[in-house]
Amino acid sequence: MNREESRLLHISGKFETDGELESVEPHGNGHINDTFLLTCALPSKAKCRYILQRMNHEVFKDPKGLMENIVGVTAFLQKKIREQGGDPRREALNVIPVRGGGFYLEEEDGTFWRMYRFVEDAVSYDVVDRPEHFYESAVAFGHFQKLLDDYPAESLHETIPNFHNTVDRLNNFKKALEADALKRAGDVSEEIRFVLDREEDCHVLCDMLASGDLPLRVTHNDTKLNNIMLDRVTGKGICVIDLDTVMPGSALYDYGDSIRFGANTGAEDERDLAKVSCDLELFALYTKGFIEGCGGSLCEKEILLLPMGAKLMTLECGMRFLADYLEGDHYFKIHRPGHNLDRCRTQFRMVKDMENKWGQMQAIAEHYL
Ligand code: ADP
Ligand code: GN1
Ligand code: MG
Repeated sequence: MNREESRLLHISGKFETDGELESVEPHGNGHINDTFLLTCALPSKAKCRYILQRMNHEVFKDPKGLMENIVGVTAFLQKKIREQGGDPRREALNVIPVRGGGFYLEEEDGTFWRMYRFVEDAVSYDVVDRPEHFYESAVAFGHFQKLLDDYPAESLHETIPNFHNTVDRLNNFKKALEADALKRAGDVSEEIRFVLDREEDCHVLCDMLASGDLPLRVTHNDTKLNNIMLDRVTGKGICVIDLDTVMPGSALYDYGDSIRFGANTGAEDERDLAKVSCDLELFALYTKGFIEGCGGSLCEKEILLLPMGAKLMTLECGMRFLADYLEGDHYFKIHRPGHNLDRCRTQFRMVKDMENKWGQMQAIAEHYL
């Protein structure tokens, strides 16, 4: 066993797990936290698994507030799921407490750790493998929002202020551009122009939320496909995970971020841009599933603005990747040089393709009015 594994097992031992700690290994493809799969052996010889996470406290400046959100939201979801005859141990995240009390561990070096029960017999996909999976994820994300529609929004900490405030994101992008810390801006003038040409678009949702024209809801805000567990056998969306960004927001953020990632015919970091486009069949499937999952709670304006939600979440994410590239890749984990630039380019290619297909996207959404 190497030093890292023994350290991780030592940390795991501080949580209220069942059985004997057996192994711990890196897990998943998230861009933010460090995630590990912990396996324990029960006296019956059966295995019991957990997710151990080192929370990214550079990104989340208030890990305590964040964990308060997660404990509150998961308890609320579990209660509703139980009342509706579901299985709260599988259909919601279960936070594993620390021995002696509390829901997270703070180490002397300032790192924060938490643990969840592993959702068994379920898969999180990094690409849409079968269209039905994407549809089921839509139903589940819509339903998630519906379940939280009477959650006390005022009790939530804003874990990342202005997370989907596209105008704020644009301003941060401009600051990164002005500073040009790594002198990279000269090589990406085309991408920079792409953003600046769409400055007006950035205002659409923010302004409507600010004026009360769009309802503020409790939303997930990070609804990419690998943030949902689908049942291995039935393919149904069973558990929404990665609750770090549950905050007041717009339904269009959740809808749009899923389209951004899942309706892309290519991967988020695809280098061959000929493979990147917005698949209208997947777009239509997700739209149907999300509206169904929301169970009639979306208003007419929200339905009309679904294509705008998709476009703006994609533009915003591309802008964030580009800003991170300009600043030296501090925010998103990268696995190769230029990774954030590749990601930015796929987002902008998606935006361009959506603009070309705008009429069709609107027709698909308007069908649900
Ligand atoms: P990040 O914020 O870095 O994206 P996530 O919380 O999304 O971290 O976790 C990363 C990956 O780990 C997920 O995409 C999923 O595959 C897996 N994962 C996270 N929590 C669980 C869980 N409770 N059960 C099973 N798999 C999980
Ligand atoms: C991050 O944490 P993860 O990998 O699920 C990011 C999202 C981006 C996404 C792009 C807290 O999501 O906002 O849309 O990467 N999460 C945070 O893939 O910034
Ligand atoms: Mg994630």
